[in-house]
Amino acid sequence: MVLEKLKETLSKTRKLFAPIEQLFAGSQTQAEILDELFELLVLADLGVASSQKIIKDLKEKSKKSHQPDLMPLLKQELIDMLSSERGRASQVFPAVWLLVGINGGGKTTSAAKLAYKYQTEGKKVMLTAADTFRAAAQEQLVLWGKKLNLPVIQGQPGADPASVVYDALQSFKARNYDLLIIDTAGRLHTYAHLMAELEKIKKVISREVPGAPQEVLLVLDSTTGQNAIVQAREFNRFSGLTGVFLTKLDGTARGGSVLAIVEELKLPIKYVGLGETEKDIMEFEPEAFVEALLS
Ligand SMILES: Nc1nc2c(ncn2[C@@H]2O[C@H](COP(=O)(O)OP(=O)(O)OP(=O)(O)O)[C@@H](O)[C@H]2O)c(=O)[nH]1
Ligand SMILES: [Mg+2]
Repeated sequence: MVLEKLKETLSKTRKLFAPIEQLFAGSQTQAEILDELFELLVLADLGVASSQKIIKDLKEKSKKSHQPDLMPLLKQELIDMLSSERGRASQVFPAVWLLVGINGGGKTTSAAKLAYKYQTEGKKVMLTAADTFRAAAQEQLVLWGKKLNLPVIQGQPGADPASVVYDALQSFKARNYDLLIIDTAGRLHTYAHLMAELEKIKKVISREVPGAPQEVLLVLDSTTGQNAIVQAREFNRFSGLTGVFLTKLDGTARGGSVLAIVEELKLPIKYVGLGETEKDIMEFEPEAFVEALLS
């Protein structure tokens, strides 16, 4: 079921992986196959470095295991790569989670998805919009709050986002909620003052709730490509990321970049976004992901 949904979501990416299956089914020698495989992996957005590593490992493993069929080896190799930075979302509650990322990556939608998921699991969830810059940004989150029937703490337009977070934390503590999800304004990782603002927000959270934030998730659009690495580095510097919420896997043909992201960012992908509704969220599972790509 999950697999069917993933396959459907990844249908465009799967088209890029289909030639790999054809290659393996052909009658070439293993050496010829491995040569061509490199090119196909790069074309499927795995990045040159990751593709080279895969080919090198496959050569060694196929020699050792005398395995003539490369497909199971390739699948295991991809799963191992994706599992190197494996990590489930924090199970600690009460918790404060912070969502950060550049403009339009999907932070607000992802905040709603997480709220829906944890609410469904019986948690009392509260949202806050630490985006006082755009009135529409707060309204968007308030609409989600109405739809999901959960409270949204708002600030005055133009107020210091850290002060809005402070107010939200007081309310969160006083009302004994389980999870506070903080949506932040989109910001370019190259704007120092905006990045410093995140640092300040994080300080307020740790001061008001010891041990928090339990998650600082970089919300990353899966169509971003190599720029994701640069973004992640900067966001990590200012807000200490705990993982990635990878959005818009549906509709992109660049699902293969997931592998490059894990390999190069050294950050676990905790959740993926598969559409625009609150239900389009999935925990990231390397096995299911690889099976959906190559079957
Ligand atoms: N197809 C698809 N669309 C998504 C997904 N996540 C978000 N979107 C869409 O992407 C657009 C931007 O999403 P937002 O949640 O507003 O992004 P944001 O990061 O909060 O944007 P700013 O606050 O402006 O920085 C919206 O049209 C969303 O519906 C996803 O997983 N799949
Ligand atoms: Mg937003």
